[in-house]
Amino acid sequence: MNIHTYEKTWLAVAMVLIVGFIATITYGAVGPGIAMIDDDGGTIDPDTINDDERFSDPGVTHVGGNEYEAAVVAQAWAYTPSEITVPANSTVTFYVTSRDVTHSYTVAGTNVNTMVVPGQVSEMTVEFDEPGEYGILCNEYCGAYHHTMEGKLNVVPEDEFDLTELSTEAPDEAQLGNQTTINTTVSNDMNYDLETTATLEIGNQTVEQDQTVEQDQTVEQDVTVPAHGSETLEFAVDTTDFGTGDHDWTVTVDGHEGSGTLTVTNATEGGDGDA
Ligand SMILES: [Cu+2]
Repeated sequence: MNIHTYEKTWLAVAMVLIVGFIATITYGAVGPGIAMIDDDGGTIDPDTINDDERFSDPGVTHVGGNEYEAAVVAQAWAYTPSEITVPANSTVTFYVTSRDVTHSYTVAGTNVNTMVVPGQVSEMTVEFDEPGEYGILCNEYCGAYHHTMEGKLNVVPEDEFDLTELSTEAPDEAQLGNQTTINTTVSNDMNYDLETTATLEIGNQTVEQDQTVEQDQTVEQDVTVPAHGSETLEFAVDTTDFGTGDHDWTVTVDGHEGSGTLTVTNATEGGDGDA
């Protein structure tokens, strides 16, 4: 049988194209790991997101080694949290769900691009090798302010990353001679216990651990914050030897700082006639 030269050429071109298509799809799946988001993430009742262990306190947690989880809740028209920070050289599994309508979770410049359907948890795993900043946006029209729905992903150098958070709570004012407390809560979202020292500084003197702060002093307390937990420390402050006026204080834990000012007033001040 004689096949025309043109016919042979077209057959050859078609063959090359078919093999090429199969090769790109195979490469995409095996190489960069492009995959469809399936139902691995499971389902969730959008009305009880706040009771869910993963989504009631969304954000980044350390799973182990260089693996992290990022839980994100989408709703019109914001992501919670809007900003995600992970270390370089990490593998991050995103779990995203929606509280109201269908959104998307798209990390510009990466393979992360999924629909976020209420009732469904979208799960995807990404490796971040290099530090960088990525924009996060919603690709799925979700209402009047759809265009404002955005977030940010920071991949920071490993030595700049940590999952410790510090918050302090203290009164602004105390009467001279009274005791007061400065409370510090340290939370730890890592997979291991954080053993560290908390320091309260009022002025610049240093005293032994666990003493009551009396005047211009620094006290230290050892603290162990359990993995995925938090610990509250109480620093007792006795104002007897403080002068009246403003006293700046700083609590330092593991490189994090909280600070404030304690105003010590005369016992007779502010009593409005009871002196
Ligand atoms: Cu949206």
